[in-house]
Amino acid sequence: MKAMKLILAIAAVAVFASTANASLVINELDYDHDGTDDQEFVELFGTGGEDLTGWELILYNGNGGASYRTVDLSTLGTVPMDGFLVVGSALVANVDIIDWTTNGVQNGAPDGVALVSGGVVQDLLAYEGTFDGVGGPADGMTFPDIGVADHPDPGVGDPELALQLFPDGVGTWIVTEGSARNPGTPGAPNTPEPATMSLLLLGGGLLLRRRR
Ligand SMILES: [Ca+2]
Ligand SMILES: [Ca+2]
Ligand SMILES: [Ca+2]
Ligand SMILES: [Ca+2]
Repeated sequence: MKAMKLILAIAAVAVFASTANASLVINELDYDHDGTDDQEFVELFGTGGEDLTGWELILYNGNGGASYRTVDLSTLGTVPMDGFLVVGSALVANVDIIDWTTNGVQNGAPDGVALVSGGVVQDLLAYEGTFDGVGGPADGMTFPDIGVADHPDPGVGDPELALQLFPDGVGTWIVTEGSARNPGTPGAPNTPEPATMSLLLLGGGLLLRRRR
């Protein structure tokens, strides 16, 4: 009986530890614009009100594998109550931590982002390829390619792009596009790209017409 209680206690601690460490993820990314990169951001998503002590966002250069920027998230105190935490330039809507002005996030290919708590990697990704981290908390870890890419040179009339996890926090990475310089949703829920939304709306409109 004592052994059973001990096992249950260990299991409870293990569950608590795993959920406590998994409450913040990389949720959206815009690292490249047409012309000067002046509205780059990384959006994180997690539990509103969570203590950010020990949390860091670390950007890794896929060329050589070393980190090139560390953002101390604890300066914010806690995760904003809506769950969205935006690190970016001052020009980004809903930005919570301003850490760069221009060219703060490298353009690949590839480069990566690691989210760290207490020196332990909680989430990491690469874009435009994959690579192994060299030094820092992600030393020796393989950065997995999210499979979608932002790109810098939309021609006249072509959309600008941002990368989003959809649905927020748990989904798969998609490209969202728009005519605005930054088509993303920093500090707000991620949405399917306008082309997908248009198809959905068109489908709804046709259905209404048929019903009349
Ligand atoms: Ca950039
Ligand atoms: Ca690079
Ligand atoms: Ca972009
Ligand atoms: Ca968003």
